Amino acid sequence: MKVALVYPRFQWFEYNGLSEPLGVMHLVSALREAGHEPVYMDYSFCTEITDLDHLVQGAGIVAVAISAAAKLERASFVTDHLRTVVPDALFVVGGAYPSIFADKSIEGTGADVAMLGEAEEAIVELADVVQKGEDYKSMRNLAYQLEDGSFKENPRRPVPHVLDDISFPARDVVDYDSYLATGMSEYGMVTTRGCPFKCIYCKPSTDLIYGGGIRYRSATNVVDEIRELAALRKTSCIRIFFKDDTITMHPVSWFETFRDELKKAEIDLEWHCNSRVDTVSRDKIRVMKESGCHVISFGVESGSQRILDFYKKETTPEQAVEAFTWCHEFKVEATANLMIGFPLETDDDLRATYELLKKLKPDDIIVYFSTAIPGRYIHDWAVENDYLASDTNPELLDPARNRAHEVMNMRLPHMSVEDVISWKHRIERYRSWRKVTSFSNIRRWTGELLSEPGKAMGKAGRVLRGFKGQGD
Ligand code: B12
Ligand code: SF4
Repeated sequence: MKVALVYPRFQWFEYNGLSEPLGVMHLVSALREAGHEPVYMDYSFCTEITDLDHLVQGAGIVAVAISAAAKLERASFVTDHLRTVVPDALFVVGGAYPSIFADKSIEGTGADVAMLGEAEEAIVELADVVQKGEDYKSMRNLAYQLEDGSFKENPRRPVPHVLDDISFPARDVVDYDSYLATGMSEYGMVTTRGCPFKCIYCKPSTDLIYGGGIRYRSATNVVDEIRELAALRKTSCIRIFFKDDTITMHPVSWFETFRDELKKAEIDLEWHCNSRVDTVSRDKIRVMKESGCHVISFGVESGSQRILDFYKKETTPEQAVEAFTWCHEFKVEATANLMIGFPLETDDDLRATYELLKKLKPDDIIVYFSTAIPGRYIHDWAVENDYLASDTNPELLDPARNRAHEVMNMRLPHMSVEDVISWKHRIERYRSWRKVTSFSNIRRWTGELLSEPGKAMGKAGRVLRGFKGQGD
């Protein structure tokens, strides 16, 4: 059966950077393996909405990806158009957002069904069932609207436990040259699925995508994927962003095997990742560095234990200091991600965050506003306590976007919005100061100035704007 897999990023600017849609690419592989005919439709580089119409002709299923509320509108735009091209196809929406809000995804796009959670097995089953002309409505992982207007969510299958058995994402379908030419600098990959922690600004929604807990791939399986990617791109020098929620849940021994297998494969890997300060050790950072890790972006969030406790972050500022010290020791760049503007925050809490930064001496700092995204405990809490300003405006729901535009979606009882923004600017000035005074930054920038002058000047401009309180 021909199945169109749609990444509806049509004429859209990403505040967080451009990257290939791994989830959709996994489904292409799963359908291929099962003998179906998947067609990958990526609208990222289309100038007209009709550009890919020829690909969808004859598809029995059109499956459209939606990862967040902020992306519902464009998914709806593309789905509306494809309906006019293949009106008889079964329209499915899937990905992070439909896994959390199946009802809103169906209502927002007019899709026939939503597919919930990880979908490698479910999409193959759906293609089998639709091909045979059987009724799909009792299928696990599906949700749909009943005639009375209510929504029915069928039970979900257990999430796959042996991640090594999942075939690699189909990278051959992706127009990597265009991605790399328009801002992508690293290939995406994941080595785990799910996260066992309980931060209130993230859970429970992520558990609705990946189930609770965390599952791991073996280091050899990950290196096999990197080897395949290197062969596809005809290079032995690869840069990867590991998009795992917490890749540092792997033990040190995993990173040792990873390092050794990469060496055997003769791949020169440079990678970066996100992490928590309580899941690293001095030894782990050392071995990560030996395997090519050059940047770790830590969720530091706050320097106030009181605020960390409200977030149920289960970390301490002292752990942050240790993690950053080890990174500096092994010359791994360490980024501090902060969230400011939580309703219970006071001036003292923000001062504690600022003071912590001086101890961490981060190589980079990203200041987000605390955002109550629907589907997360923080959103329920904000509604219950009447702190929510808006939960429908997409600009306010995307932390990267509201940070850039300096707008927030929660009310602040103890501080004015201007006070919080002024702390943001103060932190960003400190960031700029670190950038121009840190030896590693000067060395890197000088290297870039010689090799890529345009990019280096762009960075310099952003740092200078930071002094004026306008972070990039
Ligand atoms: C990479 C990423 C991005 C990239 C997206 C670009 C891209 N092409 O990948 C960028 C940086 C732009 C981004 C931005 C945002 N993101 Co984001 N992002 C991720 C991240 C880190 C990895 C996604 C990934 O590749 N996972 C690995 C693959 C294998 O898993 P998957 O994508 O979930 O795919 C599986 C299923 O979801 C499903 N599936 C996926 N697609 C489809 C499509 C169809 C048709 C079907 C049937 C099934 C299906 O099957 C797949 C295989 O099992 C996840 C966190 C995570 N660990 O997953 C967050 C995540 C998806 N993002 C999230 C959010 C909220 C956002 C933002 C709103 C805010 C933010 N956190 O910055 C913005 C939105 C920006 C905008 N303007 O729209 C949330 C989504 C949860 C939610 N909806 O509330 C997540 C889970 C992070 C989190 N814990 O908060 N993001
Ligand atoms: S550690 Fe990260 S992924 Fe895990 S619950 Fe907290 S914010 Fe979410």
